[in-house]
Amino acid sequence: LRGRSLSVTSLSGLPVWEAERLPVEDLLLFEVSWEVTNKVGGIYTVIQTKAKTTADEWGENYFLIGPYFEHNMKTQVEQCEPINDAVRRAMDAMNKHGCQVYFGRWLIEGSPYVVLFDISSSAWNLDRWKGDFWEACGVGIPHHDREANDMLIFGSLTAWFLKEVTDHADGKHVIAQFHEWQAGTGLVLSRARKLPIATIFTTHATLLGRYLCAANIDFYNQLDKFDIDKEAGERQIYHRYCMERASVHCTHVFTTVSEITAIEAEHMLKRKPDVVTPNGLNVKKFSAVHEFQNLHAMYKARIQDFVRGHFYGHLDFDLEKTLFLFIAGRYEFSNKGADIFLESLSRLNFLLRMHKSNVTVVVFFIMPAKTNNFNVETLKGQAVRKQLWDTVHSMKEKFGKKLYDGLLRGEIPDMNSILDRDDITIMKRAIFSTQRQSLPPVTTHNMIDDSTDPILSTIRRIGLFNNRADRVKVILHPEFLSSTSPLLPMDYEEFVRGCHLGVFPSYYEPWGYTPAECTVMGIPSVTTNLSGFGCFMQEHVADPTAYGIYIVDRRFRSPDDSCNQLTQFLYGFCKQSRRQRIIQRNRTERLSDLLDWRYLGRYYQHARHLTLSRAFPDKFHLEPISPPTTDGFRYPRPSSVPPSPSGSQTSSPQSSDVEDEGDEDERYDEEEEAERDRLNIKSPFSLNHVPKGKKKLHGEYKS
Ligand code: G6P
Ligand code: 1S3
Repeated sequence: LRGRSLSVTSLSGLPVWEAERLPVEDLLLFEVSWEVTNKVGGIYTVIQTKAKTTADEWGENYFLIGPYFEHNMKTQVEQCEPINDAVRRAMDAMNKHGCQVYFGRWLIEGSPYVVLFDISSSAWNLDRWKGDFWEACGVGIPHHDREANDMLIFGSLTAWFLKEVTDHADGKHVIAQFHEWQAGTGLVLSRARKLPIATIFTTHATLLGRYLCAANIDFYNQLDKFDIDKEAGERQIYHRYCMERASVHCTHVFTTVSEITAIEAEHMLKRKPDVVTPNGLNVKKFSAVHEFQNLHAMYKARIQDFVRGHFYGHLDFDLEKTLFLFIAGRYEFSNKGADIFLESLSRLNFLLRMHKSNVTVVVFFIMPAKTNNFNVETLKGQAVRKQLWDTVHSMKEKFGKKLYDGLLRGEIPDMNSILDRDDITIMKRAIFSTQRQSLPPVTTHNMIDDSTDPILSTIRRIGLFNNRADRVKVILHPEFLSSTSPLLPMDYEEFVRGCHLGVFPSYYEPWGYTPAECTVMGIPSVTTNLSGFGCFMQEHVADPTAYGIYIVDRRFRSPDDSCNQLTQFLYGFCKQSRRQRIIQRNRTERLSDLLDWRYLGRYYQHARHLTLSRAFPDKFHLEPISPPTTDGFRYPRPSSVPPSPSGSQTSSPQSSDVEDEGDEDERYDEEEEAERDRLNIKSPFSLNHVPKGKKKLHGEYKS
């Protein structure tokens, strides 16, 4: 086959990558993960958001493999019969032996095909499969580790399925990409059985990295000093770590999600990743910039309503001068940086009080923990608010009717008697109902581990109890958000849009979707130079702060210095005027092209090229295999920002104590600025342009 050229076109001046188009009609692509249709964490987001671009490229030849759970199947998958002959025959063969394999279209954008294995229906094979795995790689799995046993069943079914597929593939070549150690056993078994497939293994975090960081060890400064076998043994994850390491060393191509995790993998797994595949999102652009700004205003109003209820009786702060900050994600207290965030909030509270600022900051912690439902005080707050609203509404009706009748009679009613004694009594009672003896609660739920919970314990230690004098108020919402909640009926996306700043000062974060999601919604965020996302932004944006991406240095500074830096970021943010926040949000949103799978998908494409050329060198000879590169590409400093040292705080819109309201003109100036910047981006790459020192691709597929 002669090479057909694939040139991934540029989005707003981003570099172009040219490579040979894979003959997808002669290939089958399988992506295997425990999180296919099954939301556990970030890998679900990777697969779900990437599905559209991959399905667009691979069409009917793209399949996702995951576990079967009845609820997920019923709510997310439309069952159908496979059209592909090899897949159908593989399923038939397995079903015939009592394994339950389901097939359908996953109802997400791109509607990819999914093959789902029912683990429980095959559990009776476990002992035999443990023996097979031992034979394949000498790794034993203890019976008490239920999760690892499930993964072995999942992997054994995957390898069996791939064997059947390759037996009936009718000359088509197969690529299989396995995500994370949970899917890795399928890879190890496939390779041990010498299946003719090209494999990719992607790690989204290393087991040891996660464990060591959570133990508050100075991880990044002693990466090369750990006795990793011993560390894994001491943490009782030795067998899992062996499963992970075996997968890494069996695969044709090893990938991970960021440069920082690539370095970690080199030390923790003893193999340097071949390709770094940064995580993208399925970005939807509004045709006009102000649409996302309008959404911010709309959802902020909903959060304000919640705050009115939560702080009833203590609403002595101006909601128009109140900023909403949040942290969200898996509840890993120190890995996700909730520890330094709380410490910085205490310092911020001090600064705002000392400077007599009229700004109030309400901070939400959205991190799921064990709870016993909402607490009474929180529910009461919303009920009080609702009751007040109803009272005001009926007064308004009565008032309006009397006014209307008066005007019809040709007279202006006496304003002093338009409300009678009863009305005044009702209003006084309403005011009385807003009185409370306690402070507004710091958590919305009854926590099961209240006394030992790390967030609550820290709040007690630093004394942030939502006192009237506090300028920083905190609310722990230990459950993911839902639009059906009786308390805060918003889904996560709506909530993010309504907030002013996402704060994610993680210590361990291979990528970090939370700040990336903020960015594509035009909401500024705080990240760190230990997160994949933060490093990526540092590399590709000349002045991240100016674009509303605040990067805390957690790598070369002490925890105390990092806290101070974070406090300065937060304090600087609080000093901005509304106009400056609007400008900053416009800039933030402009970075979203950089995070779009239509741009970042090229790294996955490259990994697939590479694995084919390694697994089937006679058939797929791509020379030279040139990785997509963005070396030297950076978003320039926005033209309206005065030159300043990169990353310094002064490059954010200048602080002001004046809260100016006329934002419309500025907004459109910003649109012009965006256009100017777009034209100014000097991409080192353009269509058919080959950077110095790099050879143009002349690869061809031999058949
Ligand atoms: C958006 C809306 C404006 C609103 C502003 C509030 O830009 O389009 O109408 O004034 O948000 O911004 P703030 O940062 O104060 O929430
Ligand atoms: C991992 O999920 P986590 O939150 O446990 O994978 C995600 C997807 O690649 C990544 O964004 C995150 O940093 C990792 O930590």
